[in-house]
Amino acid sequence: MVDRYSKFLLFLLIAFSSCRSDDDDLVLDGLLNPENGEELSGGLSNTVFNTSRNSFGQRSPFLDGSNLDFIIGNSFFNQSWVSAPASTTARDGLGPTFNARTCSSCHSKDGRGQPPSFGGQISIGFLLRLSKLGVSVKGGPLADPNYGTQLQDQSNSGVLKEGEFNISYTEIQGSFPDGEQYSLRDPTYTITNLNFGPLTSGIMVSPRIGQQMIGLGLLEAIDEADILLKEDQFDTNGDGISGKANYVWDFIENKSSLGRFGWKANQPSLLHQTAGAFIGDLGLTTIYFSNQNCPSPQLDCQQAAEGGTPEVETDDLNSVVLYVSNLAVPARRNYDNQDILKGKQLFNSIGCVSCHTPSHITGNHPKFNNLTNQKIWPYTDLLLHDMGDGLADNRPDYLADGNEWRTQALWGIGLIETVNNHTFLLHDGRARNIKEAILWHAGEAEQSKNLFKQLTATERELLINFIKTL
Ligand code: HEC
Ligand code: HEC
Ligand SMILES: [Ca+2]
Ligand SMILES: [Ca+2]
Ligand SMILES: [Ca+2]
Repeated sequence: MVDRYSKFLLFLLIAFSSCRSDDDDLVLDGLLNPENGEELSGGLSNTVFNTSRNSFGQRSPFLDGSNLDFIIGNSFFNQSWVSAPASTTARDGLGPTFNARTCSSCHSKDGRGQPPSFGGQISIGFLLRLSKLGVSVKGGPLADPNYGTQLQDQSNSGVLKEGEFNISYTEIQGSFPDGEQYSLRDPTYTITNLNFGPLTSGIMVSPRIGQQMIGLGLLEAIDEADILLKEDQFDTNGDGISGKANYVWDFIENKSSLGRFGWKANQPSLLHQTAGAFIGDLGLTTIYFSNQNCPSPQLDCQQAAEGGTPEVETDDLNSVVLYVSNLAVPARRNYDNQDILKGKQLFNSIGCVSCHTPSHITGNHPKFNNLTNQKIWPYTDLLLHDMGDGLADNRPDYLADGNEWRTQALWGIGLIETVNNHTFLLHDGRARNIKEAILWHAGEAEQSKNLFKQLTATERELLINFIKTL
């Protein structure tokens, strides 16, 4: 039986809970309070308090076992590979064609790559994916017969590289409703100096930069069911947002799997992504991808010396996977500052959280205990969204269509400038800062972008300053 007293308590409870904003920020005495643990971006076990140039390169403090595998993984991530045959057999086998000589040339300091600033510049984290119209038997991109699925713009001596590319930008002017002007740079990519004939007609080209390496094992540990919960492919709840999971062919497990990594969620696991980077970006074979990367007309490439079978020993590959799985996430800075909390409220209220899901609780990671059952704050749903024609690459990648991109995790974004000395953002680095990255949002994010534009200049700054603390 509900007596008057309990009714009164119930009333108080409802009245109190309705005073609370939906983001759980408790307002007391006019002050905003942070959520419990929100500063621990990588959870209790995988967060580091480091804001230095090396803040992305820190080992997860609770990684079990010997430090040695992590150190070996780190050294294979950083070392320059050389062409075979070489006296240093442990690091030969580069190429014959490749994009870079080391993982860290594109993920410098375990951080964010950037587009080249002039044609022919050695990769600092940028590459072009290619495919011809149609889909492969596994449902993925169909290789160009002469160039495969990626343009390798470097090669060992005596072998021709595939070609080169140039980027040029057109400035697009715009303004906020309050009159403030802005300019966005719209890239055009031109492929030049092709050495093996023309590209197939209708070739599709997707530009990509390398992301920061932090917290990736934690993203791998999120339960598939948890990710699928947020899927709303046909927008049945009518909020204009229709997240969609990518399913991609896992050549290692020989099955279709949920894609989590890469800008189109085109990679199912860190093992797959790492072995794929070894062969695709560096030209190094592993037990999983054991053929040299030489499409049929590239005869010199096919006849070049190999650096072992495979070129990357399986133990070494596994150390690199351990390494990229266990880079800790830097803790938030100033997360409890009132202005930052106001910026966070705006981020919630204009719908950024519809895709940039603030937190997840990880499930079991099969290999690394430290990644299991952690409350993490990556600000992504790991789903694909239509981001409009302006950002489209018009190159499908498994279930991702030409307009769709995976919500990029925002953790660490405020430290990219310290680590990498630049602030280029989005899948091809076209945005020169956070504000431009937001202004490129369209498609499913159109409404949210417009609400951002309608904020006052002070509010926009509060929101951007919040993002810089992630
Ligand atoms: C030529 C530049 C380049 C090199 C070299 C390179 N990467 Fe990458 N990396 C990229 C790009 C570009 C992406 C995004 C790929 C995509 O969207 O398909 C990426 C993505 C990744 C990701 C997924 C990140 C995420 O947030 O989803 C991992 C992990 C990774 N690389 C690891 C490696 C490892 C390990 C090596 C060395 C074996 C390596 N990379 C070498 C450019 C490079
Ligand atoms: C419909 C889903 C969606 C919504 C809503 C959304 N985003 Fe995004 N966001 C994305 C996707 C997808 C990307 C990656 C796009 C790309 O690289 O082309 C992205 C990228 C970003 C980036 C660049 C990240 C990086 O590391 O390069 C920032 C910053 C960002 N979003 C902030 C915001 C803010 C602020 C809002 C609210 C105004 C917002 N987003 C709303 C999906 C969304
Ligand atoms: Ca090789
Ligand atoms: Ca190629
Ligand atoms: Ca929806």
